[in-house]
Amino acid sequence: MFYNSYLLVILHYVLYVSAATYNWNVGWQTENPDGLQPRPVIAINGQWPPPTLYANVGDTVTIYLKNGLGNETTGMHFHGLFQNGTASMDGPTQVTQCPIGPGETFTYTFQVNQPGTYWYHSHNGGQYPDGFRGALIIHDPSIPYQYDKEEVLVLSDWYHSQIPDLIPGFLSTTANPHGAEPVPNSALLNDNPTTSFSIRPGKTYLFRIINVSNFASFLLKFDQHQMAIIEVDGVYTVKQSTDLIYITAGQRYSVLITAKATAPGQNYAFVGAMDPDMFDCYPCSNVPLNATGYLVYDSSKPLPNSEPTFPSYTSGFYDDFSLVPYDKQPLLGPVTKRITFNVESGTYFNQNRFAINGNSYVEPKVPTLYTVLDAGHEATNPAIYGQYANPYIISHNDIVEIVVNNGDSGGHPIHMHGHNFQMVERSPPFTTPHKYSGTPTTTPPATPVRRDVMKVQASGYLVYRFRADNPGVWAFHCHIDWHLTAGFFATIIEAPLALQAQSIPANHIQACKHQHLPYRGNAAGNTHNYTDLTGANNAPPVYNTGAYCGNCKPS
Ligand SMILES: *[C@@H]1O[C@H](CO)[C@@H](O)[C@H](O)[C@H]1NC(C)=O
Ligand SMILES: *[C@@H]1O[C@H](CO)[C@@H](O)[C@H](O)[C@H]1NC(C)=O
Ligand SMILES: *[C@@H]1O[C@H](CO)[C@@H](O)[C@H](O)[C@H]1NC(C)=O
Ligand SMILES: *[C@@H]1O[C@H](CO)[C@@H](O)[C@H](O)[C@H]1NC(C)=O
Ligand SMILES: *[C@@H]1O[C@H](CO)[C@@H](O)[C@H](O)[C@H]1NC(C)=O
Ligand SMILES: [Cu+2]
Repeated sequence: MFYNSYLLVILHYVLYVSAATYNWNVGWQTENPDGLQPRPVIAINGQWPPPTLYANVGDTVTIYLKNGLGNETTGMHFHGLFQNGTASMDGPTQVTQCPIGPGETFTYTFQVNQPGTYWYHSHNGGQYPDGFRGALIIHDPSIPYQYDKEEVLVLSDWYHSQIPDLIPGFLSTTANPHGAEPVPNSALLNDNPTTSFSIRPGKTYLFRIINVSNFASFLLKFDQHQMAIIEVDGVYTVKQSTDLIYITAGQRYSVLITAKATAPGQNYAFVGAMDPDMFDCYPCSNVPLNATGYLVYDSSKPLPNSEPTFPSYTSGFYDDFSLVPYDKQPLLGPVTKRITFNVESGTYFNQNRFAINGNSYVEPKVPTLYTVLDAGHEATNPAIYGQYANPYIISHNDIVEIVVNNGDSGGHPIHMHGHNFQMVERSPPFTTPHKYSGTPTTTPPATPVRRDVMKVQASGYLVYRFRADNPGVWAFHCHIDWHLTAGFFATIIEAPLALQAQSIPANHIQACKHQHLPYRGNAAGNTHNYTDLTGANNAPPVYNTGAYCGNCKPS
C-alpha cells in the first residue's frame, strides 16, 4: 500500500516535473573525437560530448551558465525556441545580451511550450563549432505518433583547428584560394567517428536527427530501413516515408524507423555523408566525407563492411518543401509587410564578406534589444539601431513575407529566431542570380511546411511567411557560421512598442557592467539623442593575418 503510493508520487514527479535547473560551467579541455587529432574543445562541467538538455512541455528551464573559459567571452542560444515573452533569453550577443565575460555567471530562465527536437549552441562570434553545442529535446505527453524508444543522432562536421584561428583566413581578400570556407576535417556521428544503436525486432524507434554542423550539409540513409518523417524543426508533420534525407546546418528531423519484424540475423549500416558541393577542395580526396554507423540487431554478428550508397548529392532525397504540417495550419495571408533581402558576397570593409541590401552586418555597441527597451516612442525609428545592424521593423501581428534573393553562387541555410515560418516558394538552383518576381510561379501550398531553417539554393530565392505575434529582437542569418561571421546577418525588430512591456534581468545588466560595456541608448550608446549615432561601430574588427585557409587546397 505504502509502496504503491510512493511509486505514484515518483511517477507523478517524473511526468509533471515543472522545473529543470542546470548549473553549467563551460571550460576548455582536450578531446579527439575523430581519432585523428586531439584539440581543445569547449566542454560543459568537464563533459564532452556536451550533455543533451531534456525538458517536458510546460517546464521552466533555468541554466546558470558560468563562463569558465578564461580567455573568451560566451553566450548561449536555444535554437528553435520562440522565447515568447522572454526575448532577453534568446542569447545572440549584441542582439539580446552582452557577451558573458570570463568568470561571470549568467542566468537563462524561460518556459518551454514547444515539443520536439531543438539544440543549444553558443551564439557569440564563431564559437559553437569549437564544441559548445548539443541537443535540446522537449518531450510531449501528447505526441501524435507511437514509438517504443527514442534515440538522438547528432550529425556534425569537425575541424582540427579552432575557429578563431580560421576566421581571418576566410575573411582575407588575399588568401589563396580567396573566399574559400575552411573545409571540415571529418564528419562525426554523436561526436564520434561512428555510432551504433541497439535494435530489437518488431520495435519502432524515434530518431531525433540534428545537424549541428558549422558548414557541411548531410545526406542520411539507412540500409534496408525506411525513415518516416514525423517532425521537422519542432513542427509535427503528416508522416512521409523516404530512404534519403538532406539536412543543412541547424535543421532537425524526427523519423520513425520500424525494425524488421523478426530477427534478421545480421546488422545494418547507415551513412551520414557530407555534401561536398561548397567545399573548395572538392573532390576532397583527403577528407573523410562519410561517417558510417550501425543498427545492431545481434552484437555477436559482424558489422557490415560497406555503407549504403546513394546516386547523387542533388536529387533522390525527400524535398522538405513537400511536407505537410500535422496541424494543417493554412497559408497565412494577406501579406501586410514584405521585406526583401538581397544577399551578395563580395569585398566589404576590405574583407571577403556577405551583405544584405548592401550592408554587411557589424555588431552595434549596445545590444539591439536593450536599445528598444530604452528608446520610448523612438523605438520605431530604424535609424537608432545603426545602419550596420541591418535593422528591419515589423508591427505587431503583421503578416510578414520575407523574400531572400541569393545573389551568391553557393546555397545557404537561412535561419530566423523567434518563429518558424511557412515556406511559400523556393526556386531551384541557378547558375546566374534569379530574383523573385513578386508573384509565385506555382500556387503556394495550402498548408505549407513550417520550419526554422530552410536552404536557399545557389543563385536562387526563397519566400516565407509568419505572423508577427512574438515581440522581440530576432536574428536573421545564414546558419553557416563562416557566413554569419562575415556579415550575413540582419536584425528583425518585431513589435518594438509592445516589446517594451518586457524587461532585462539585473543579472544580464551585470554582465555588461562588469566588462564596462554600454547597455543603454542607441547603437552608439547615446542616451541623450537617439538619432545621433556619432561613435557607432562602422566597421568590423580588422584582421591583418589570413594566409591560412584550413583544410582547403590552394589553387
Ligand atoms: C583560449 O584557451 C584555449 C585553451 O588553452 C586555447 O586553445 C585557445 O586558443 C584560447 N583562445 C584564444 C582566443 O586565445
Ligand atoms: C549539416 O548541415 C551542413 C550545412 O548545411 C551540411 O553541409 C552538412 O552536410 C549537414 N550534415 C548532415 C549530417 O546532415
Ligand atoms: C560517400 O558516399 C557517397 C554516396 O554513396 C559516395 O558517392 C562517395 O564516394 C562516398 N565518399 C567517400 C569519401 O567515401
Ligand atoms: C506568443 O504568445 C502570444 C500570447 O499568448 C500568442 O498569441 C502568440 O501566438 C505567441 N507567438 C508565438 C510565435 O508563439
Ligand atoms: C540629434 O542628432 C541629430 C543627428 O546628429 C541632429 O540632426 C539633431 O539635431 C539632434 N537633435 C537634438 C535635439 O539635438
Ligand atoms: Cu551561408
